[in-house]
Amino acid sequence: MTLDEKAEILPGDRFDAIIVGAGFTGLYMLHVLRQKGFTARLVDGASNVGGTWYWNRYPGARCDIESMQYSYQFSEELQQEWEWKERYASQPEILSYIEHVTERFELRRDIQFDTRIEAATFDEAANEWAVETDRGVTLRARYFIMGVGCLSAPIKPTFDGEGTFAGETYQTSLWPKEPVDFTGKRVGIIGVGSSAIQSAPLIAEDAAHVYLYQRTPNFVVPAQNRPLSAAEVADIKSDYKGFRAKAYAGLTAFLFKRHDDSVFDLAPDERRARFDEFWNIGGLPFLGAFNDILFNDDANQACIDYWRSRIDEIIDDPKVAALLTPDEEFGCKRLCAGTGYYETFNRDNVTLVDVRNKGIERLTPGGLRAGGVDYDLDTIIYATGFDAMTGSVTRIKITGKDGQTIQEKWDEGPKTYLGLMISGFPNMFNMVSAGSPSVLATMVTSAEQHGDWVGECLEYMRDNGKAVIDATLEAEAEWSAAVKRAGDASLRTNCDSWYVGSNVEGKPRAFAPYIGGWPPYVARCNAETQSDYANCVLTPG
Ligand code: N01
Repeated sequence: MTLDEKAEILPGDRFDAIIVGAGFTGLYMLHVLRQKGFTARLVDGASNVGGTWYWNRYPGARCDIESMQYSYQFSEELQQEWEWKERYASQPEILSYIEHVTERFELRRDIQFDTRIEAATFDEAANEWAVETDRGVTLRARYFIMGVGCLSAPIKPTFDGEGTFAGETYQTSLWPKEPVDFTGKRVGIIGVGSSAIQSAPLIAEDAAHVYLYQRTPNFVVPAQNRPLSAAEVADIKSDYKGFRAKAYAGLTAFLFKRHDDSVFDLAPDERRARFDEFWNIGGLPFLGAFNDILFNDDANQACIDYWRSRIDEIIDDPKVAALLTPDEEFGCKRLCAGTGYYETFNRDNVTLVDVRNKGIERLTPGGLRAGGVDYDLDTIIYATGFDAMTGSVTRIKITGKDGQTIQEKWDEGPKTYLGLMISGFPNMFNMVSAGSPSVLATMVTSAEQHGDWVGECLEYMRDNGKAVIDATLEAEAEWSAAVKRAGDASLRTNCDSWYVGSNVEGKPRAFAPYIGGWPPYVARCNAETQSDYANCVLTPG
């Protein structure tokens, strides 16, 4: 089958499972179900596989987990044969990897592209899901599996004067496939999260001028990306399984060097040397310098002092350095990994615009107005983030038992059992999302763990003549309390961020992922399987 060919769905088509989302999660789920002899159809609104990596093709888009770990491990042949080029893979490289996996495991014939799922309703009489597409076709399946991603429901704020701007408008999370030429353009970038941090330095190389409109600064450490050497790749591949097992045993399911001592165990000069060492390692592993950066306010402040000393060395204008300094704890939001981000503010053609107080006042035909100043722009880029964790789920009208919708169920924040199941929504699985480690662990590893867990569950149902599985309300309440407890114990709930949903107006504040650690989470999932789903109600078919 070629890229142009698509699996087609017909009215009344029935499958064992419908999977939504052709990213890492949905593709692996499809592979598992086919291996186990289930019929499945995977549906995606995009024209090709990739999920997040299909849509986020803005300049500089790159993963912040190392490529040798941000990849599937279910097939030893696959992980041996694929050659990652860089320590952190770029979006095009990840996309070609996902396309390779799709072809290698012949997944394309069961994927329906260019089709969005608009609604899904559990039919209690038939014990199956009726799933409505935007093509006006309703599919039916016993199981409904959401692999819709955590950062895949983009947000684009509206401003006064909406629609008046005469120039070009882009959104990092919905970037066009054709290259965008910024040569000679005056470009305004709204937002300074990871997407802007990655793209701004590259856009500034071509543009006449770049204005970054910053409401809240972020902590950025250098990614320290580089080509992978043949020797380090060979070393990992000589025992890839062992390497993966070590990662699996860690709290975040990915391996990085970490010290188990406190900031205050070292004398000031040794402490600085340690921070220097981890600055040179870069990226998320910077947090491995000491064990208490995320847990002790004074240790966190010591880390901020170090970080500030480094950016003061980089940025020429102290006023700009001050503006770029967050007033929250280090690592409360997801730490951003940048390449040349702070350096870019030393360029004559880059201006940081503080919109903390007044915000962006309005769009105008010639650009936008902020802080009483009119900015003349040819292009506006929205790097304004996502309705994270739950938005991709609640944007679909999902109705479970007794007519309850997912919006009603989650009106005070997400409630799940192990992140995987939602009581009252039988035979539905919500993969790598709220209530599981998801964004706090390696997404690909999570996708495989969830895919295996669900595959085993469906096999159990088939082998034991069961038609319906639903988590009990008690189990869901107990797990949701555990998710909240773990979140409250971490300083990550102390600031506004997409982790807690504060970037979406009206969204109930709740720390959505499970931060209690990967090994305890996996142990809990395994216990559920081994107990024959003791915390679920199983109904015979
Ligand atoms: O989104 P964000 P992102 N007026 O939510 C601003 C992953 N990711 O797409 O903070 C003005 O971080 C908003 O301001 P504020 C990664 O996990 C990873 O950049 O709300 N500004 C903020 O500055 C990341 O954490 C990579 O005050 C407005 C920005 O828009 C997550 O995705 C790369 C505004 C949004 O930042 C999200 O990153 C990219 C308004 N009305 C993404 N509305 C890697 O490196 C919003 N903003 C792997």
